[in-house]
Amino acid sequence: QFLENVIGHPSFKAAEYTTRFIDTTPELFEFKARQDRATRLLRFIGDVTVNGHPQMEGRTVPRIVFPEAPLPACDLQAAPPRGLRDELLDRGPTAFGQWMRDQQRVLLTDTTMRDAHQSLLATRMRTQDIAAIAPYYARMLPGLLSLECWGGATFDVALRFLKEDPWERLALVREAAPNIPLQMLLRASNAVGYTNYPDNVVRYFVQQAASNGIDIFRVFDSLNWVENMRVAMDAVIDAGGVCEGTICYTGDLFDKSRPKYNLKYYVDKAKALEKAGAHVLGIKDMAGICRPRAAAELVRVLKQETGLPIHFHTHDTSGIAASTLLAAVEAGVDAIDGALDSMSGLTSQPNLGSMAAALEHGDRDPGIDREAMQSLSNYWEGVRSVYAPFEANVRSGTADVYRHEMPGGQYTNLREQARALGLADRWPEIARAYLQVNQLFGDIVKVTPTSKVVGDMALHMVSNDRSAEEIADPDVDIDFPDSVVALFKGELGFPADGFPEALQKKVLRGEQPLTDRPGALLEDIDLEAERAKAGEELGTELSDSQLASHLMYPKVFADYVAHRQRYGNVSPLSTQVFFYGLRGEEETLVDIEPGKRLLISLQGQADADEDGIVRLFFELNGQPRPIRIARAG
Ligand code: 3PY
Ligand code: ZN
Repeated sequence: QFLENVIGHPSFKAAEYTTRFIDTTPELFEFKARQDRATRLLRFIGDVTVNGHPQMEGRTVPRIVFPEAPLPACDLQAAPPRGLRDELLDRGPTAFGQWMRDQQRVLLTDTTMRDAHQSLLATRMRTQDIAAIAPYYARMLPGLLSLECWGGATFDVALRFLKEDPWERLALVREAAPNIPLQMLLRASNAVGYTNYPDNVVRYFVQQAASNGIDIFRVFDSLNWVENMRVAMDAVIDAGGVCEGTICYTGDLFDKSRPKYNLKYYVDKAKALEKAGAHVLGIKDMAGICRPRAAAELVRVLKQETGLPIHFHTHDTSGIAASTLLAAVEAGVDAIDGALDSMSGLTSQPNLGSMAAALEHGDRDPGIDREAMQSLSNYWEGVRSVYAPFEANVRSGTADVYRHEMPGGQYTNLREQARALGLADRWPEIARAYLQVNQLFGDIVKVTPTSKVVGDMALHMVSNDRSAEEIADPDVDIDFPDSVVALFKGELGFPADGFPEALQKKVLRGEQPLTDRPGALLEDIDLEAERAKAGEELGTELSDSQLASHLMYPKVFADYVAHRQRYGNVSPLSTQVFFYGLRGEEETLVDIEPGKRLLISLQGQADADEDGIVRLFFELNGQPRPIRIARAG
């Protein structure tokens, strides 16, 4: 191989080399790196084949042949046509917002690449499945307002469970779909994490997201505290992004017994967001509890009271969210979110294709190619089947969501957490406890991360058989989960009317709550010092985006780096091979980089020897490559 590299090298062929050719031409040794990469991947595949993927523990592994995920018939050689990102780049964020408001048609955001799989498949969708379809979107649906493809829980899950670099995902989608705006969900001061970060970390994260390809930032705060959104919003605006300042919807606009979340509450928030510089106003109905009548009233009044275009987001947990979207459209909403057919419904978004059909030929017709949507949906249907073990056991819409108000993205995750704690058959109790905890906490907005705190407390109540009365009783000692203590301390900020004082006292056991915005109290991080320190600890130099990953999730990022050092980049493996290994005499193609393809097949395996070592007989590009794998346990 070395000789081949020397003979094949352009300088050698052109006889342009000196006696220092070998010393000064490191790529001559590249075969070694390539072999190492292949060996590491074989080790990974071997491990999964012998021991199963750690993510499959406790799940039912399908024994079926997965149906194909058919890519649409579309010429990828043709350049993508002009799309709404070109419109955005021409106009800039402020004028683009005005342009959105001026449109007669309803603008559509496709959430399939982010919220849909976060809400249906525990966020486990891998980069490969997302990136493969992105160039088809670019050519077939250039009129989409945006592809929501990043942020929310996807950042954490990519690193933690999929061992993928979320920044690589963003780069691939950006490159493949240069004409459609890319949208992310940003939890304001919580960025893409579960707690407030120092202000300069939030700023740095936003800069990185913008410079790596995000156009539209949906920014929300988990307590609707606009003051706590300012740092993130300013960072988005400074970075030249579209700032979609977002209000989270909770309660019921027309419920007189719960006046806290009335129309005035939302109008005040919307005005504050407009004043803070939002280009677009987002309404985020994360639980899918905004009734049609409430949506109509909200949209009508907020359009009157602000000069901003309105972008509406909901979930179909109730089974009737499409009626809410249609009511919002009637009332003049400018843009709506949905997921393509095969990834829509239940805890995900309503069906975007059906929305487009319902509006077709009307005065607000989105003017989107419905056949294109259908063929993209056919692809997602095939992709989804491989993730079957992550599907929640939910088969119908449920009116119960109007009671417990769990976000769609949390619903299936909490059920999963309950299952892991052996509480699967006590789900109705958990849902009731969730409702009670919200009341105990003073009826708060529940969305990541506050929703997680409410969920933690609900699980704690059910697993310890504690009643709401006992939780509230100052004389009953309760070992509150850490996340509850942090919430009452103010580490996620404060609701407008504060937390109930008696419970706060009990939870904090004499400790004083914060007196200001957490970000104002947290010291800025010396980013370069942090980069150097982390780089030394991890044995690798951190790029700008890797530094952002480290700042978000130091431990998760360190584990990811260790995994990558051991197995290489597992992202190019097909999802089937990644989760299930090679079964029987299968083979797989792996594009480890453009133009470098590995053909891996498993010819057979020997039984474990007395030391528990299994020998797997792989072939790599036709050459035998036995690998020894220790059987776990
Ligand atoms: C997230 O923050 O991940 C959400 O999807 C909230 O709805
Ligand atoms: Zn959502």
